Amino acid sequence: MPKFEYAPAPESRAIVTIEKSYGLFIDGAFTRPKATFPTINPADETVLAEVSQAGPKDVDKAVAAARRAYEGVWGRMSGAERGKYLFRIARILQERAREFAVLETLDNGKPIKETRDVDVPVAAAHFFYHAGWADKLEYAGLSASGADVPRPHGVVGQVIPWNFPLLMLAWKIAPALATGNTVVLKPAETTPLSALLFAEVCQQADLPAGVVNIITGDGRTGQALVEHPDVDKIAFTGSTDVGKAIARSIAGTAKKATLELGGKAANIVFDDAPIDQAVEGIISGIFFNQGQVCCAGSRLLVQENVHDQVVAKLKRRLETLRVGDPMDKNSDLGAINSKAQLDRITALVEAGVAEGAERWSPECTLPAKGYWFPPTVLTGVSQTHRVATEEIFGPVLSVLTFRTPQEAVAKANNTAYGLSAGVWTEKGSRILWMADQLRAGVVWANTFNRFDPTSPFGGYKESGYGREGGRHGLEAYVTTAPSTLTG
Ligand code: TAP
Repeated sequence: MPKFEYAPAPESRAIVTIEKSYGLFIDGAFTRPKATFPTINPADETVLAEVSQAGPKDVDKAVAAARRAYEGVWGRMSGAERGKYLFRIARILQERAREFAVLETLDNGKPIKETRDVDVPVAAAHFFYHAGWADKLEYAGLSASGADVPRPHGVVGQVIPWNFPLLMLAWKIAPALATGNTVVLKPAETTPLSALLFAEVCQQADLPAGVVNIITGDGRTGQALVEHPDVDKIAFTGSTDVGKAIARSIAGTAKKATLELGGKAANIVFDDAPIDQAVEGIISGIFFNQGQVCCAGSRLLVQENVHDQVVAKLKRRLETLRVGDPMDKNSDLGAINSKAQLDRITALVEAGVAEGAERWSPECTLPAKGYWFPPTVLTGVSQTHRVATEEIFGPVLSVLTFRTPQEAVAKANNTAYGLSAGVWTEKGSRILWMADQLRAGVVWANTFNRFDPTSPFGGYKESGYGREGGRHGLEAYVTTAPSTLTG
């Protein structure tokens, strides 16, 4: 029998202190909360805290603080000194890992085993990795002549989504600080708490005031930050629609931008693949974080002659997954992040069924409170169906078939996006050929959803531009024009 249960574990919530209300973190200190909005636990709809809605004047103050820090202490600091702050932040994240894991799970709805084993340790790893670069930038191959030290842009405005709140913050702040920039960051409206706890970490690490500023709010706050005339560079992760609006709004200005946007990844299974291993990869590919992952393997392309076998094994395995209280260490799937996201998933799945797909979910009783969607497999999907073309961002797998490797490539590339892809096969030569043919920023072979700070991540086409992570990720945060100063 499938085990679907909801058993809140309130005692584990004592691990982290959540304030009743939060101000903004500007110039090294928290402001007094004024206009606030609630942030809720999507697993049970209880209010966790009130957070401040930053208006244009707050954005001005945060940008001014970042400018002062850039032109003052941070801009004059050596890379070696900056690196020490990044190391310190990384260590504090490790020391406070349980607090961050619990807070992230409460605010986001994702299972505690994911925040504990992925979000928090990988966030710390990003700070460790970038700490190492801070005093070696001239060796990163970034400058035009190879002889100049790459220079920071100045004040960076960063806007992040709700699916990996702490991890996206780390992907943004660590390279910005390592390269000598200062930051104003806006977390997503539905998941602001881990960014506010991170502000405490900055204080604990004695990071100079104004180097990192955290302003909470909705899309209007993001827009005010992006359009602020004293912001030199924008780093945005979020939907393709908002990414396009940002690109339009900064067109014609001197602002630099990197846009990490949506995806519709193909996870491609050939008949010679180790099927049991592939089934595990398909599951982690689409059900990790309830499928609310930009690089989720949301389109399964399976070779026609193994389709029935793969789908049967997949369904059997899905019946063993546990959907329930995200705070329970045994839960495999947690809650959907918001009512709006749940409505979007529901509407797209209904559209898929109306267009002819067959819908299947394991037997399950979902909690009455909170935002929940069962793991869902859609078979008989064709390339024109909305569930094959649009990003669902939920625990929904669309299954398509192919006969030849050429057909697999054509179908995988038949998308407006180009963020990631997966290939499951025994043949090394086929992996290399597929990796070359697939228009995706990341191609995983016989695995899926592997993240490492040393490895650049980013997309082609409507998945955006710029890379995060690795040496390539530093490029976005520096100007590499040769210096005109002569000594
Ligand atoms: P969005 O709705 O685009 O929101 C992203 C962030 O932008 C939020 O902080 C949002 O504020 C803010 N925002 C909204 N309107 C804005 C505007 N006009 N100007 C500036 N900022 C604005 O995306 P989401 O729903 O949070 O996240 C899901 C999307 O992110 C998916 O498409 C997913 O694929 C993508 N994503 C991509 C990646 C990479 S690395 N490519 C990683 C994770 C997620 P509010 O929260 O208040 O709306």
